[in-house]
Amino acid sequence: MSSTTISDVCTHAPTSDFDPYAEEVLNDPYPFYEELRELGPVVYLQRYDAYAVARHAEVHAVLSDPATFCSSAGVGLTNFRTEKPWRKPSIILEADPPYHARIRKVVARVLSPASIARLRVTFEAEAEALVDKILTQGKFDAARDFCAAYPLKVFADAVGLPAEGRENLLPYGDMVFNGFGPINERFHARMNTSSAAIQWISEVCQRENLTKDGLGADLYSAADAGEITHEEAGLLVRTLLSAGLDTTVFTLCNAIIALARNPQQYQILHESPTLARQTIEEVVRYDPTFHSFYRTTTKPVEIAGVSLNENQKVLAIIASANRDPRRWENPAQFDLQRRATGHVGFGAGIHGCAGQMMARLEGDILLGALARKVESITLTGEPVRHFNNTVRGYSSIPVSIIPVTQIQ
Ligand code: OVV
Repeated sequence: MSSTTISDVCTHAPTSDFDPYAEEVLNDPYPFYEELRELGPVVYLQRYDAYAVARHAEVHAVLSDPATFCSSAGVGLTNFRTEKPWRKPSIILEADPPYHARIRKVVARVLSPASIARLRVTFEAEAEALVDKILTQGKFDAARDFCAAYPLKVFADAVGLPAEGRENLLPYGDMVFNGFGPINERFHARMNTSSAAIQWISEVCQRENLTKDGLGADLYSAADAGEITHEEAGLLVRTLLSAGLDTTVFTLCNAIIALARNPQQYQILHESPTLARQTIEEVVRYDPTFHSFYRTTTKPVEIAGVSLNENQKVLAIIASANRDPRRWENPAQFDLQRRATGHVGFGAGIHGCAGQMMARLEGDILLGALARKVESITLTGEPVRHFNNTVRGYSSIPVSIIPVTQIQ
């Protein structure tokens, strides 16, 4: 609990017992988000002693003002000023200006369109091969055999990881993302199974375990050039491995689900595969992988007329902002031809996703290859939701696909 009493801090904010981490919410949060948006621009979540913003304008405003809503106290529920983080804080995600700017500059360059353009040819060849493989299977688990298989191959290769041990990547990411929520059963369950993953991650972040030509090596080159220290380079490889797998895997899962449940939208993509990039953008708006992130107030502040004290946790509900009817027409409709720009699925401001061009590259290439070779995608059973405190995706998506040639 914070040192201030509730009556001091929420004179104007309505109070709610909403639990962003309940299974029923994580399974389908959108009706709950609608209620929250209607309650007011800022709502006090009494279960967690945190404020929530769920409308697009306030989410965008909070993310765009890092001087008032800082990240160095953690972007999860844990307040690093008073509670010990479960791992050493990230030097980019859980950092503020001016330190953040120096680190971000290096990461931004390593993940820039110019830097990652060299990956396109390989990413395309791997996408073709993967789509050909699932076509020979016909029926398969899209979550495992498609959405997870692709980033675990191409992104892990791009970073420069060894082939062995990659089964540790998703469990590690799952723990990182659970760690941004409350230290609940979900967190403990994953923590109990992840000691091997933590150990493996710390080893592969070391320079000698990375290839010489990958993104990890690029980070160490920045250290050789004196832009960051070698220890910082290692921590940034950890960032790539924390933020770069579960995220893209779940975004691809959410894409497959949206396309399978909206066959007319898949048809549009199939007829114009160059819409793949726009499709990814609409997926990240319509059903973003991140549902929410916290900030912490650095001073007393007013949001839309509601007063907050210093050192309060504020939950920015990204997935709700992306469905706010104040900002979007027919927000609950998956429409890959809409202008999805302005969504906050990749965040906003100085902490906006540093890997978003990589995510778009992977999604664009893989969905493009699928669209060209596959006539239709059909769910053959109930998808299995993966529950996590911060990210939403699936652990299983049983599907069948029909190749283009079979129909002609
Ligand atoms: C955006 C993000 C997610 C998870 C971890 C990190 C970043 C990190 O920097 O470790």
